[in-house]
Amino acid sequence: MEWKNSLVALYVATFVSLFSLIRLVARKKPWRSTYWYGREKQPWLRTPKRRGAASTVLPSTAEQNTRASNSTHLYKDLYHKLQHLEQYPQILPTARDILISLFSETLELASQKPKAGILSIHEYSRDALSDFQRKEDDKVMDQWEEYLTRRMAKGPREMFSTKDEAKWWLVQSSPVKYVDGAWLGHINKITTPFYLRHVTKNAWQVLSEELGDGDIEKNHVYIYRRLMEVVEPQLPTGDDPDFIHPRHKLNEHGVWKAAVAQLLISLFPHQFLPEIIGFNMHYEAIALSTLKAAKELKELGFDPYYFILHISIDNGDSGHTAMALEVAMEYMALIQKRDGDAAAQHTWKRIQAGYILSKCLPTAPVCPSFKNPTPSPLQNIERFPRSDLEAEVIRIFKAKAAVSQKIHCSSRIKFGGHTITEWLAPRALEFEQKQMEFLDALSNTKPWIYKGDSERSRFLKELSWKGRMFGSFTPSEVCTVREWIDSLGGGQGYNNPKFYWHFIGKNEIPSEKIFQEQDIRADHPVFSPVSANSICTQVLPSISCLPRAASINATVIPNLSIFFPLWFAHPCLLEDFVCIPAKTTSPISCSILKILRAQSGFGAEDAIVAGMDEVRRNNNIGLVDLGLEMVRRSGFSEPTCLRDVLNTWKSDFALFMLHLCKRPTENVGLLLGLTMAFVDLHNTISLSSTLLSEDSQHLLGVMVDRERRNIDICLEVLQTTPPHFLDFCRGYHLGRAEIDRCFDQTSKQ
Ligand SMILES: *[C@@H]1O[C@H](CO)[C@@H](O)[C@H](O)[C@H]1NC(C)=O
Ligand SMILES: *[C@@H]1O[C@H](CO)[C@@H](O)[C@H](O)[C@H]1NC(C)=O
Ligand SMILES: CC(=O)N[C@H]1CO[C@H](CO)[C@@H](O)[C@@H]1O
Ligand SMILES: [Fe+2]
Ligand SMILES: [Fe+2]
Repeated sequence: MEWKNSLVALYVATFVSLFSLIRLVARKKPWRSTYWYGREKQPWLRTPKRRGAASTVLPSTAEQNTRASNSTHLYKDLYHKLQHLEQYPQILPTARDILISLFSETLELASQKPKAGILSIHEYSRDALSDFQRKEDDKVMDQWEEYLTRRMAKGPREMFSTKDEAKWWLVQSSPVKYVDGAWLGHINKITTPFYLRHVTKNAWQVLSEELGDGDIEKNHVYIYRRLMEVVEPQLPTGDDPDFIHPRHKLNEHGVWKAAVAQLLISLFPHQFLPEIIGFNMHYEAIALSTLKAAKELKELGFDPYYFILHISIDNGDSGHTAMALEVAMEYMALIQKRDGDAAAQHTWKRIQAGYILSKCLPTAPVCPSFKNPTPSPLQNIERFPRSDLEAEVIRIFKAKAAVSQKIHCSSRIKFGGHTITEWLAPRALEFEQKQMEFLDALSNTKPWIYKGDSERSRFLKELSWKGRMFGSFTPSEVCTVREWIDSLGGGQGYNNPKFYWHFIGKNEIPSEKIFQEQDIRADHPVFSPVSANSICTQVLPSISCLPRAASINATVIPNLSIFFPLWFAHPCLLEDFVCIPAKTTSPISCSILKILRAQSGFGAEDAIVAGMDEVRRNNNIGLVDLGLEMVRRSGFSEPTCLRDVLNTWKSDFALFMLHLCKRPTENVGLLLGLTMAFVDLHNTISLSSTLLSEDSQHLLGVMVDRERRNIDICLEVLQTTPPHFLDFCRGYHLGRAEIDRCFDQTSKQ
């Protein structure tokens, strides 16, 4: 502990002087901006502007806080569900809708100052972007220097006034720290088109470093957890269902919202790739609040290691800032080359949208003694009812609640976790908070309500002739409800989901359409209604022997039409284990990350993070690259994506694996068992001079060593849980049976 503390002290001292030095050397024009990271007042709680007379009386701060904590509840709920998507796949369409309204909300805000920030780059060029990023960095460094000058002149701390406040800040920040890296969680999937893989792999390296490259001591979430063990020992881990319980008093609305935005944007890696790349670029830039926090935490006797780490690892020369910028530039160059300038400009808009989302949702809470006591007009004021129309709608529902038993008994409508019967229980809508929750939950529940579109809203159909609630509302009441639905989201104002589509210049693609047309060979995420595990359990009797089947005869050429689909699909097996940062702090997931690194062709884990070295390394040959080489050498034309492979060579087993891997928690044993079977295959192929060049054979051989080392670690852990071990054996034998089929068939010919 002693040595570690002095090391930390040294770090802080070094960074303080290092940054001052950088500033002295690279002194540019005096800095004049009014921009302050983390001080910018963001309308976290902005309500949609709706029709009707707005009251001019502002609620008190206490009132605002109550309201905020209540709507925070919605984000907390999402925070939990998004980290346990296996259990809640049905929230995906809503998740996409919320993501798009967050884009809209932040873009609309940023568009008020189109000459500032990233929106000032109308036409993308490499120079314009790197210029911009350097200026942003300079700004932070100037601010940091001014801060240091103030502090040197005996100025007070600017983040935390007391030790208690620092503690409060650390604890309140935990929701966002516990999802550190989440926005990149799904960035590099087997379903990613092959031409994009170079870009997405480089972005994945940033994720890998957030997760410590498989070394738990370097895993950012783990490091924060260690800090919490000292600061607030009873706080559960971020993926624990108890974490969102109100008794922990984690009530900083903006922190939850930012954390949920990170989880949301990661979810749709194919639909929102440019946005993720833009988000990453802003998120990985160094923030003034991190610099200040590192220094002030140290002064107050807290371990600032987490923050120090984020100063060093995110640096603009070789760290995450540089990597994120490089990823964006490479991506833009690729689009420009493939699809032309117009497509590139369109893509640039979307990168901006992602950047703005991160920028406008600050993650650092402001301590009570630094909070602005008078709410600025830009800050959202959540008053309720928010319009006359809303007041009228609430009056109607309250009246129904009083006689509720009569009306909705036959309706199956459920939203916000309650049935309509529960919402409208007698006296349930007595309090304003409940009323607001009710309206917000109802208006966010498709297909019952489509904001701004009463025609499509099923809720209204239920109220009409032949609807199950027909007659329970008078015609004028139905009319009011219709007006209310039409007033939602459709017009001007914040939370208008259409703003995003308008900004990127595309027609809206509704979520329900997207999720009807999903193809597991090309899209993500896709959940099958049936549990693949249960199918597998039926197919395979229990086998509990230690899995070591006979080695495969390497001189036999496999039946390529069985082999290729397996080869291209099986990299999916472990992909989804590392997408939720809070779930990456176990020995198994660390080993899995190392296997994934080996399989994607990343260098062996070093004592220090690779950073830009990994981006500049160009021989990172992974399973997909090896697959493409084998396809070429066998005289076939190169596939462009997994769907292409599976169109050419049909394989039920490949589809089975794709379904299975979407549920890593449920299928951990099976997936690892299958992986082990494929390591046998890797080993066989590494000996086959027909399919691979000598260099590639060697690379694959090295991969096998790394895979085996880490599978053994996983196996050791699984053996302590008999059901998982049983699954492991099942998975292994299942995989080997299919792999052996590739080889048997040819030998029979
Ligand atoms: C491997 O297969 C080749 C050709 O089919 C055969 O000649 C050889 O004996 C086999 N080796 C083993 C160990 O089965
Ligand atoms: C390879 O397997 C496929 C599918 O089982 C089969 O139709 C085909 O005849 C096999 N080809 C060879 C050369 O064995
Ligand atoms: C409906 C609801 O959850 N209301 C809560 C809003 O927040 C206040 C204070 O935190 C609670 O007392 C209410 O029960
Ligand atoms: Fe991090
Ligand atoms: Fe980072």
